[in-house]
Amino acid sequence: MTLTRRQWLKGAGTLTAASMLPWPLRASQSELPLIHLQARESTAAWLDTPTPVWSYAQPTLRLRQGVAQRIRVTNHLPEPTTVHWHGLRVANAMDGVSGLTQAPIEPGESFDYEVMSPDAGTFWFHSHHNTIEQLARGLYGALIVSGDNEPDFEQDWPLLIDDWRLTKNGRIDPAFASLHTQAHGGRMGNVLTINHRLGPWQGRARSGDRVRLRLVNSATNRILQLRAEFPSALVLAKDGQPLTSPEPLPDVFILGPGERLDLGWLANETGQLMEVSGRKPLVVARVEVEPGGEAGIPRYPGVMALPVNPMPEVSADVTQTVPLKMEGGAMGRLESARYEGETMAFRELVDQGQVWALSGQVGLPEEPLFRARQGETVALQLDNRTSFPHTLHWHGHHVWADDRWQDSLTVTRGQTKTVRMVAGGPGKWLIHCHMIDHQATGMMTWFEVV
Ligand SMILES: [Cu+2]
Repeated sequence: MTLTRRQWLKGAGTLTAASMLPWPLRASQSELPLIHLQARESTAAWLDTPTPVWSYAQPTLRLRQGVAQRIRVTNHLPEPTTVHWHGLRVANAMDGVSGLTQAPIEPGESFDYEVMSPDAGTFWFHSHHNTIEQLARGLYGALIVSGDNEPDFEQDWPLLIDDWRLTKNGRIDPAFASLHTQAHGGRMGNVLTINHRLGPWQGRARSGDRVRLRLVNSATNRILQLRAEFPSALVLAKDGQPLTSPEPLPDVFILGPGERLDLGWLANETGQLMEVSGRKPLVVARVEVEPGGEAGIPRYPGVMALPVNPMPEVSADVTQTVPLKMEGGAMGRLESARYEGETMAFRELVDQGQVWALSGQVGLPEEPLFRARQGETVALQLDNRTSFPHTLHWHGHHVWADDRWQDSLTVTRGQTKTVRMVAGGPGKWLIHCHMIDHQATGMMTWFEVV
């Protein structure tokens, strides 16, 4: 593959004529402000030849904390789709899970989502229908929710980090599902992008600027291993939720698919972020620092600490303890599990294209993993009995794990950990591995809040 010199994605593709037509007013049109979000085919100029991708015409959405917003998603794709607002505590009917919370949006149709985020922070949105293909084709974007009392940052940048699997002729590899790959770590890409553009991403700051870097792992399967060369940078938030107090950023850290980390950095000297999970370290982002900013801003955490969000109180009074056992995969010694109402031996599951189980169930079971009343504190005993790490994602909820709120949590192989969550809005909520290859081959379940 010939990579040209660093190239930016030229334009955002072309809007189809239909997408530019104004929508007819409806008599019952809601008073909520409206954002149009168009899912469509476009191209990316990464290599010598354009790469056909699927993307949203609006790659970044900005919401205000506590303000309801209507988002009209119009599907210009050749197949049905939905949009999931990853990490947002929305009403269940707006969660965007096809087959669980809504019917998919057919080609040419649109669907109005009404979302209100009680939390300010870094989120993202992505397809939740045929995700294995639609996410790998590029259907995701940044979702920034701003709050009134957030500190000022002179620079504030979302960085959605992704790896794409391209063939020699610069096309997205059409082999989205290979059971062998899915039984291991999943399909890995060979081209690194940041915000849908070929890396490295470049920013500029002045010395003394407060810089907020909103890192999002938008890859389908790759756990990013990041090495940060930002002297004295702090971790401000995980998965959109501020830490109790900012912590020093480790030199090397991992970020599983769907996980986010907000970094705060007082720009002093040129900094960069490397991705080191591959054979060769790659530069993800580089921030050039020029002299001449507001010098002398005191360097203590309070300058950048984010105000807490209105998260529920985790009670010591746990009403139920639920095992969440990860099983299966290659070298996983899974003997049997339930799939579509039947107990199947591992061999039979493989014949069905399924290899992963959560608490003895493969794919979405008929009955939820547990039911809880709104406000109840539930303990989940995570137990990774597989030979691979998994990044679990809770829909509509964050779990309290490692002294912070997280909606996506990487559990290494063999690891056990008890996390707690408070049942939120009523409805059916998904729990799944955000390595989409694992999700697509069984590692998903759901719980119900009543
Ligand atoms: Cu997994």
